[in-house]
Amino acid sequence: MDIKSQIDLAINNFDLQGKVINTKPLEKGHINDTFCVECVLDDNSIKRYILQRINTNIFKNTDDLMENVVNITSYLRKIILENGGDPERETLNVIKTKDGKNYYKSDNNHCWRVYNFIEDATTYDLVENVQDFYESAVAFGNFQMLLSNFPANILHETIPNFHNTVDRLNKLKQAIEKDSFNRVKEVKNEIDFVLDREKDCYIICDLLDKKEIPLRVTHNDTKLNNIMIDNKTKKAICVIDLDTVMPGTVLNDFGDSIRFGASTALEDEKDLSKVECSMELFEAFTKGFIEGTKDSLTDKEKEMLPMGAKIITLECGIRFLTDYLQGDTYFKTHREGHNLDRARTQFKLVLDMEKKWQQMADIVKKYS
Ligand code: ADP
Ligand code: GN1
Ligand code: MG
Repeated sequence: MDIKSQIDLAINNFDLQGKVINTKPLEKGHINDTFCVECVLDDNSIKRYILQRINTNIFKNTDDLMENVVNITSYLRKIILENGGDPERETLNVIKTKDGKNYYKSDNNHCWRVYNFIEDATTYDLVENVQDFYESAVAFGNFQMLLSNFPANILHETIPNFHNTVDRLNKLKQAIEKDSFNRVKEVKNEIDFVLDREKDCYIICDLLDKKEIPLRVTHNDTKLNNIMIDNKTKKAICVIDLDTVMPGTVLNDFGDSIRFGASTALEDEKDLSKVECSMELFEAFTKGFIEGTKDSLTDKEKEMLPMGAKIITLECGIRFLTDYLQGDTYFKTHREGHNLDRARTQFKLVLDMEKKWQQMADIVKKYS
């Protein structure tokens, strides 16, 4: 069945308002297939929804995944209402199927879900101005605060070992060993870059093991295009992409935002001379994140924020490189060598952070 027919069939199973007049793919995100569905209501106004085909190669248990999402969004909805906010724009809302389920499974085993569409807001792949990035930091910090009393014991681990950097390193080593696509010879420099930093991969895992930093409920995928920024007020209004909300460390949430948003170039930039970690953006984010978390971070967590940025960037590079060696099956790719280009930008950022280490530490101190 072609994708258009699959979409039509899926939509038919949801309780949407009005009559569907258009569906179009949104070419964003590396994991799920995302579509915007437009419906016309009786009064001729337009109501939009987000339809997603969930990537079940990655999220193996859709029931657990959607149970997490429903639990988290219901929890957030209550708090937003208590605070007088607008739950239609400040959190995702899962639209149920006609038979009351959290998602629809088709005969060919594809899983589809529908969310409210957050109107008049935009996600960015690159920071357009420093203030937007600051606002995203406040919102991600605040998201962390909002979830601080969420019962972690009811959360399923949707991807085991998701930010276990040691496990990511081991998977890279296995991919090198197998070399199924005969690509190792092309990436000797990148492999050496990682192996030179093997010890770094243990730092955050060790801090967690020794309980020197706490396990919290974290988002785990805090890149700038997972936050919606209001087109008029320019405030970051809604954190999206909740598939990886799991117990984790705040260092990764801080770090992942820096990795993506404080970079001076796109994640897949081929010209590495354009890729740097901007200290202006690092400072704006640090200020916003510490404000957003309302001083709930421990001294150790604050001290380790620069390390969080470096390690998650290294880890992300390791993941892109591993996927390249394994034939590009995890992240969506749109050109030859796409994952390799992405891995290279991450390693360039790591190198740049190493050069700017003292500056990063000083900035964190300034706002601690
Ligand atoms: P992926 O897991 O593939 O990254 P996301 O859930 O992040 O998928 O969605 C991909 C993109 O779709 C987002 O970056 C955002 O631009 C858009 N999007 C997702 N959910 C919504 C929503 N509820 N309202 C408006 N746009 C959305
Ligand atoms: C993926 O889903 P998306 O595009 O927001 C990935 C993240 C990576 C990121 C790299 C579930 O995020 O972990 O950091 O790509 N998500 C998953 O851009 O693996
Ligand atoms: Mg996303």
